[in-house]
Amino acid sequence: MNLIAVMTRRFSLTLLAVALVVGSWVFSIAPASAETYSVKMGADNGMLVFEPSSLTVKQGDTVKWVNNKLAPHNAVFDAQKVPGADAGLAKSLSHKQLVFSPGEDFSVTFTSDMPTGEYSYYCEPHRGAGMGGKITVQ
Ligand SMILES: [Cu+2]
Repeated sequence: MNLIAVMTRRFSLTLLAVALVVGSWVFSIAPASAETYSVKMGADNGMLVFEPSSLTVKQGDTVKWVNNKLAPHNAVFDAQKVPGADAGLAKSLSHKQLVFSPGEDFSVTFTSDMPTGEYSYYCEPHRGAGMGGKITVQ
């Protein structure tokens, strides 16, 4: 093998090693699986519901509520229906402010320090109409 071929081979092996090290480092620090889920407020067909009304997420994931139809809406977490019946937690997740404009949104991230379990919420103006939803955090 001539010198150039040997040098080229060594260089590409080094490059490969560097790529592997950097790649695994990036993979280990990035929360690779964190996702954002959208929940429509008001169904396309004009029903007073959250869509989907039931959603399962993992710790670190974000839920984005997007105003769709029949505004105003909001999302208030039920203090009795979050893990540990933690009123402070329910309050910190709640978005009491009403949204009016189509497409207006707000988000909640279920961080790793929040307990897993079921989080129920409802829309204040339409609670009587049964507009409620549930997030299951795994
Ligand atoms: Cu509503």
